[in-house]
Amino acid sequence: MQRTTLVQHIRQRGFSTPGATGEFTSLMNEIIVAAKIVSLEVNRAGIGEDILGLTGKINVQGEEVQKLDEFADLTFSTIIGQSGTVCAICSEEKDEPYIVPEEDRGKYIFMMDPLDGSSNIDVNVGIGSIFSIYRKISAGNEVTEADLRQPGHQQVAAGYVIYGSSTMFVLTTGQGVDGFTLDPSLGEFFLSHPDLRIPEQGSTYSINEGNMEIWDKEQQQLVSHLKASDPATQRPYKLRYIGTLVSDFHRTLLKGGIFMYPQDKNSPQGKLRYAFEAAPMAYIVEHAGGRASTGTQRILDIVPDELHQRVPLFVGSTRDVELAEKILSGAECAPN
Ligand code: AHM
Ligand code: MG
Repeated sequence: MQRTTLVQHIRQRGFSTPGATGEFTSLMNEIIVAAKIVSLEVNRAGIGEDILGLTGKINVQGEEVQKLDEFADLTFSTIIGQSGTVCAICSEEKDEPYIVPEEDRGKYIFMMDPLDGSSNIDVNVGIGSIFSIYRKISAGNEVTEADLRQPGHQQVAAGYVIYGSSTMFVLTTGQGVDGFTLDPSLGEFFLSHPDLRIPEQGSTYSINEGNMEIWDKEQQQLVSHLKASDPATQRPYKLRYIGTLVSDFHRTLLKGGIFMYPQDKNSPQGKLRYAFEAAPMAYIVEHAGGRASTGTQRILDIVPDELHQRVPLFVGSTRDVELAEKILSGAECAPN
């Protein structure tokens, strides 16, 4: 049987347009290498070297840094930083962007959450890596604020790697979304989920419902609505929440429904980071036919005020996200 590898797919997918230098293909190849190294380490966690647990450091988000967080950050940064294809690397784990030395600079900006779902590392539950690629937009050699704070719709590509029951690489370069599964015996990602389309409506909601008391009234109404029984609109919805965005998003992409991380009294801007989490997932879901919003605004239209800006996130099936927007705007809880 002829199987398409991720590398072949990227080559076939037209970054071979006139004038293309091959830089994007090289960058993608380096991301794939880094993803395989991190996947191997995640699978070996708990055996051999001491890789589980905390480093004792606190990151820019004020969270404790796990050893695997640090390993993933270092692996992606080192491999991509030396690739000659990027001029800056921004990581959720790092306060400041890494600006590549002038002689090694390429034309892309690389954004990443190197290991998403840190709280699930030690308990053998799915974790992932999220990345996003932009072009440098300012003239000249210097990397400017404008390069680092672009609206999500300017992404060139976005994807994630999910280290779950198998390792999968999900990618969009703006022409549909495709999923590739790692064959561990060959060490290759093979196309397993071509042209992923999210169902127009699902029957699952995903949210940390333990925060209910600190949500605002409309958010509470929205969740009550999804839990109320109405077979005509497939309610009550099922609740599924893993606590790793990559895993919760991946299930939502495949099966439909809605993932929500709203603002609350403790996190008035929401918890998730625009550049590293919300924007890449929004870019992927839109290219799969879904929708992503803050509840009032399209995620991909936001120009972040700062690199580590947080936003509320409502992402998933178009009809489910539209319903959320409607209820959050204060409209009556109509049947749908
Ligand atoms: P992380 O990037 O430090 O792992 O944090 C982000 C994670 C997301 O993966 C997940 O959706 C969310 O935080 C879960 O938060 P909570 O534990 O508040 O439900
Ligand atoms: Mg994260």
